[in-house]
Amino acid sequence: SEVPPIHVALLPSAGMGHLTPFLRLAAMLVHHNCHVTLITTHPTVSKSESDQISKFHSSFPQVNQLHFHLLPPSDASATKADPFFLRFEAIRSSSHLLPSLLSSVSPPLSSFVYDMTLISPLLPVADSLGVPHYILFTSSATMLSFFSYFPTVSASLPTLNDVEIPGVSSIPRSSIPPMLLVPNSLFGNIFNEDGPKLTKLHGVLINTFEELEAQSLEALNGGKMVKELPPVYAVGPFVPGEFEKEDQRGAPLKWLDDKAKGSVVYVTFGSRTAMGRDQMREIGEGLVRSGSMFLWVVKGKKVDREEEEEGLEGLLGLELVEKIKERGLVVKEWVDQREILDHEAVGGFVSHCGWNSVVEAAWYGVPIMGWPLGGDQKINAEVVSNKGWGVWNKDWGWEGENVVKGEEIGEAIREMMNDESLRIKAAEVKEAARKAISVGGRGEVTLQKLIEKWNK
Ligand code: BUP
Repeated sequence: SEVPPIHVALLPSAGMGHLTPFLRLAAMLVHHNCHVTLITTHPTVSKSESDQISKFHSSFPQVNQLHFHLLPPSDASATKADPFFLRFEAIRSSSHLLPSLLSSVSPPLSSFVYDMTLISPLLPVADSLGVPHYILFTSSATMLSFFSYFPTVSASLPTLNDVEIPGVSSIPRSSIPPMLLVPNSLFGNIFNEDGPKLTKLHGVLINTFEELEAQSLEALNGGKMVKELPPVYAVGPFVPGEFEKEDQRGAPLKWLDDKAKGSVVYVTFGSRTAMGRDQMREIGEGLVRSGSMFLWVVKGKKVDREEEEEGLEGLLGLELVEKIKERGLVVKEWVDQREILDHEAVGGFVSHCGWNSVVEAAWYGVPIMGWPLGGDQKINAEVVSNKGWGVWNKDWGWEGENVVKGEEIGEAIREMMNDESLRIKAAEVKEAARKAISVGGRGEVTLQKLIEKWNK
């Protein structure tokens, strides 16, 4: 009789920063001849998520799609909270519905990989399914070290300065995700409740690679910060997929086509950060002063569905928009970031250092000027500057803490664009990234071995 194929169920959480790595992992598993079931919740919080999910399924019709119907939110008073976090919470509180949803899938599941924000509620689910289960940690290994060590220090957090993670460099208080310093935040609660349960997983999958985060990976797998931590599988870098391609080559790419090699700085702060208007205008001034050509993606609203019709003039002011026209292109729509970073004309990346963006910059070998604004971003920015292919200014603070002036921004961009050593390092990081997942590379071998395990 024929051996049934390996069947992996994947459950991402809300937001492109969580969905994207799951879709890329799904594509990798398909290429390794696994059968994949992708569990998604509808309607998605953002339009980009729903667009990306449909593109994925048209490229991979063999992937089984499973709609997870959530219970209505119990706490209507929380409407002011971040809609992405509300969805995290909704998935958590509906998770007891998953066993019956998954009981019908065939062939039988070989393993289950779910989002890092779902550990506590998914443990009993995975137990009842009786399959090995993992989280996909959608940030850096350094952030995972912090996550795993956090419960050890959380009680002393109010008075703590730096967090010394054994085997990993210390995290200064100013780099701790700000929400963790707010008592009883949803994010903080997830950290406190779920961190200690990492030991109950069969492993942690992570989109990173040895050359990028050797120290953190060694500390994690060497049991230096938490004993009995399950294996951490560095299966990255995740390759940005062909399935993510836009139907038509967008205006930004066409605009880049006739620009000189390495002359353009690409500026974006990810899918979830809408900056204050004052800061946005200073960035515009800074870009004009930087002397570089620039491609800048602006966001007026946290959730793209709420984006107003208001044109750029309203957001940036007519005068600035006129000045910008000479050297830059500003867009408000979703762009194909993969193709932009891969474009010859792009010589630098001003980034909030969301982890997916960092790994993409490594994959395409683009120097970074980090501008971390929240969450794990300062910890990620430090990974970049440690590797030497980017810089960030520690004095700029979190989003909204203060308004960084255009003059300073322009100067920082000019420095980054002129720094030859960053380009050299970026090229090295790119080479290491490619090597990690080529045949015989460490990431590739790690994934292969993991899949073999599921075969038993
Ligand atoms: Br915006 C935008 N096009 O216009 P991060 C983002 N992306 O392809 P985030 C586009 O979305 P979290 C756009 O390439 C990356 O893969 C980008 O993830 C892509 O940051 C992803 O970089 C964004 O991790 O998420 O969105 O802030 O806060 O969860 O890290």
